[in-house]
Amino acid sequence: MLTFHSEDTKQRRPRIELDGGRFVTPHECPERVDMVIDRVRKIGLGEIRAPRAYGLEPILAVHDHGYVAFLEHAWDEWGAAGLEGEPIPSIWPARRLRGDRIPNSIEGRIGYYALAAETTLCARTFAAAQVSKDIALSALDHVVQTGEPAFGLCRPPGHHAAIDQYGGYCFFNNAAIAAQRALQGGMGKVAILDIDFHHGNGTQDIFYARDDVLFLSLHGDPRQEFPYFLGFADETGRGKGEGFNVNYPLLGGTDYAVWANALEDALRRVRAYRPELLIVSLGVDTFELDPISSFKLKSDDYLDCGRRLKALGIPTTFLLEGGYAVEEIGINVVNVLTGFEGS
Ligand code: SP5
Ligand code: ZN
Repeated sequence: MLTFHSEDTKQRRPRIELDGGRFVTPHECPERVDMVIDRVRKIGLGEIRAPRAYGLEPILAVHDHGYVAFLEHAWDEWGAAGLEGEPIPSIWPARRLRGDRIPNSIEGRIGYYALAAETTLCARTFAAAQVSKDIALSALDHVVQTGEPAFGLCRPPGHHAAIDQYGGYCFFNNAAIAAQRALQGGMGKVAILDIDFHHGNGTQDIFYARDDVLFLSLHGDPRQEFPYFLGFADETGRGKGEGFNVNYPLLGGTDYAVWANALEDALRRVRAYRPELLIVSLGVDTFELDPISSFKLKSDDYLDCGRRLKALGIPTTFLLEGGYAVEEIGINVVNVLTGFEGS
């Protein structure tokens, strides 16, 4: 299987993350990419290719213009305002505050466009997020052109990024941007299967009222886990999107037997939808040793997961999302891919 990769994703190097009332070294770190690409090389998964540059247009096909412009300039504006440290929001348009007014002040605008506080902005964030999207689109194009699977080693991840909000380590929604391009290229139906530990709230947001993308997500129950305020089973879509959004909230402690049951239900729904393309939001923070998550999957389980995905027989693009057990992230991600390849 081809891997699309760029060292430029490592340009985003935040120094702090707010975690449990403390500042910690960010879980979503550049070393994650090194571990995955090392494993791809070590087992000889296949050729590693650089992405091509697609510019901003595919981002603007799913994200709000003002949001994208905000991200482009936020770091510089923060510095120009004489603020030091990495931008973190300190106020949001919470209940009964005005969510229809965009402040002029950079501090206010950060609160307007952020959905969470753990994700700081830093130099080169916009550049890295653009490269991440280029990796996703390069993988997508390869799959569309050849029917062969491909893996996009995306970083930063994308699935928490909503139409006009960043957070959960995500800025541009790589899976949504790729799905939208596939549709604009002439496909009629695309499925996105999100197997990251966390609910793909951003992807759900983008496609919630649409029937040309079936979105399915297996994740920690939002009563217990980030992003807390979306990802419940009764969120099934709106308008003509009714029935095209499927959530599988699972309790902390979920092991592979339980998780694979939910996966099989999701795969049944994918089969019934008969998409021309499957995009897998591939997070391995379901791993038993993940430092911020609570499922109990083991490294060998990812091989079996890959085999089950392969059995669908649908052209498939894998895009990296989360996974923070850095020592094992390479093994776990590549296990899904080798399970899929049948090697
Ligand atoms: C792409 C992705 O996986 N994003 C995840 C973002 C999660 N951010 C908040 C996690 C809060 C976890 N708190 C756990 C405390 C253990 N130190
Ligand atoms: Zn995650």
